[in-house]
Amino acid sequence: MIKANGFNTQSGKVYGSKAANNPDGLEHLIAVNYFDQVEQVNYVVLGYEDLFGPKKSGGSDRDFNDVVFAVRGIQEGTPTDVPEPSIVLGLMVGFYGLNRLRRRQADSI
Ligand SMILES: [Ca+2]
Repeated sequence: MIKANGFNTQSGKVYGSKAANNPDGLEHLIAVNYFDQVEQVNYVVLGYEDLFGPKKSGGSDRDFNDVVFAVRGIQEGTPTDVPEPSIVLGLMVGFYGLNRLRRRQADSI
């Protein structure tokens, strides 16, 4: 789960993985499979949206990049190792770049 603006306010809304339990009834977590061609490893990338409401109401940008995790090694049994920080950083930079590109395209419309 994620707490909106949790650093700056005690009363930030809390969002979880079940839309029905969220204050606005919307999804605030997406999961995307990512396969790293170099390492030949699968990741699950989790993206959270921390703003309330649908995009059309002007409340949320629905970009799901407010908190992003890349998780490797989701499988049955005992995990063997932890993802390299450089890969996680690379994914975060990639998501940031995609978001900036999407915002530029949205602004130009
Ligand atoms: Ca957002």
